[in-house]
Amino acid sequence: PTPAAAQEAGDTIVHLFQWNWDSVAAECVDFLGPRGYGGVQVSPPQEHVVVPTAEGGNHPWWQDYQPVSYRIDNTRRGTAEEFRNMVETCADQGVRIYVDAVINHMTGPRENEGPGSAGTDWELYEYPDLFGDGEASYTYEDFGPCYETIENWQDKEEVQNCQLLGLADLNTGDPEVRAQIVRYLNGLVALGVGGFRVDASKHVPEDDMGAIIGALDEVPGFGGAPRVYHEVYGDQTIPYTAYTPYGQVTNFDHQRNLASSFADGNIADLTSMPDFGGLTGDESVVFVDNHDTQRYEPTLTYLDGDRYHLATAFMLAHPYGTPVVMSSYDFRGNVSEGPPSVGEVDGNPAGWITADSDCSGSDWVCEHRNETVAGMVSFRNAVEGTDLTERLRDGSARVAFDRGETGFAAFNASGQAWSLSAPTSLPDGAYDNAAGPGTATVADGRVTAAVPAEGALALHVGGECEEGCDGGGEGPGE
Ligand code: LAG
Ligand code: CA
Repeated sequence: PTPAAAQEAGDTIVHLFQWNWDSVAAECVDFLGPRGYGGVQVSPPQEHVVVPTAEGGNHPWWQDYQPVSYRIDNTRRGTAEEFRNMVETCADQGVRIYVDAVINHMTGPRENEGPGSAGTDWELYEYPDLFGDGEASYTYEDFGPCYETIENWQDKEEVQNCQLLGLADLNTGDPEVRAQIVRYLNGLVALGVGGFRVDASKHVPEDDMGAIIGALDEVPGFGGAPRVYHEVYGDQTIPYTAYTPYGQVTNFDHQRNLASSFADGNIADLTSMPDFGGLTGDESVVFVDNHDTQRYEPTLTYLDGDRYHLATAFMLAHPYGTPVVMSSYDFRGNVSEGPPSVGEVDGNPAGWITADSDCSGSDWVCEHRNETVAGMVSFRNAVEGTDLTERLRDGSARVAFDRGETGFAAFNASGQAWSLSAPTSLPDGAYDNAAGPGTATVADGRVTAAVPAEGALALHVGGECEEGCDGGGEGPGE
């Protein structure tokens, strides 16, 4: 398949979990831009706690979710200069950086209240230098009004004003506190950051969130307001739709349905998608797994191999939602295991620093580079704006559909190859399979092909076969 041009970057976001800034920049040039990814969600860039670890151990990934200041000049992923370079390099490829913004809370209590990753001395409820210029701080009064851990999740006041996991909860009702948060976010926007994944949005009262999001500047380069998606586990106490006035929302109802359907091999009914959790596709950010679910609720993850990639491919082929592709490191069953590391780096009290990411056989899994997944990103871009029409199903594990008159995709969640002959609106011709090796032919308005076991077939206008085409229409050949 021909790589999409950089300027055609679409809506697919990849979460390069824990990747350092230099590695993200390189990936934008080497792979993401050329293959049509439109965004990268990066790990939180603000200064964070350094969680003590056992001797010789690695620092846990989750120390990033305990901010110590809003300085971005020395997390374990690199310097401010490297961060700026990443944002620019990716923008040149048409790829937006989405920052994971931790704004609901600061740190939890720790026995070792040592300096943060950029050297800021802090204590619980005392963060003396938010921007490294001595101008702003948080003190005890900037938190609360509740200083206890959330216990009753059916009580909205408690969920929004008390402490998530015992993390010091910022009093976002206070305009001064909101002004610090806005300064942090607009500082990132000024660098060209094109969007935000807002952490723990459900724990920030809606009006406070509205005031914060409403104060964001336009993004230089890309133009327009930053794209925002809120992390919300919607429930009866606080529904997803509470946050739709302020951006898109992570649709965990969709995620559970998608992941379990693929895990069970019951995929055919997924062609028609209801408004999961009360959210339309336009309001939803969708995903097969994320950094939390892959650890704590691992229905379908990289450990499941082909079936997992197939689920991601289906998500990309389907028009519902804005997709986020997870890109993991192998945590070997230890939910706290930190990222692959290269050892101590002078001047970085985060200690062990994240290694450069390397997709050629290491602990970095690089799901986003799987050919079925990456090929379907191009397919998604080619069929943008078209509707889905189901064309064929065979039992519950096999289903095929058109995307308007520009695409045809078939999914086979079974252990045997699927020989199909289906009607399609795709123009007659020979096409490359965007989802893997092989080609297929459309003749007299029918596609005749074989879909590999645990695999997909995806044909689209713009992906016509040019050489080595399988003229017989017998399905993928060499
Ligand atoms: C999120 N979304 O709303 C993140 O996706 C999730 O990964 C974050 O939890 C959480 N909210 C807070 O930002 C992660 C870990 C937690 C960890 C927390 C803070 O999953 O396990 O909590 O980050 O570092 C850790 C300890 C807890 C302890 C807490 C406070 O694991 O036992 O209560 O720190 O000391
Ligand atoms: Ca809160």
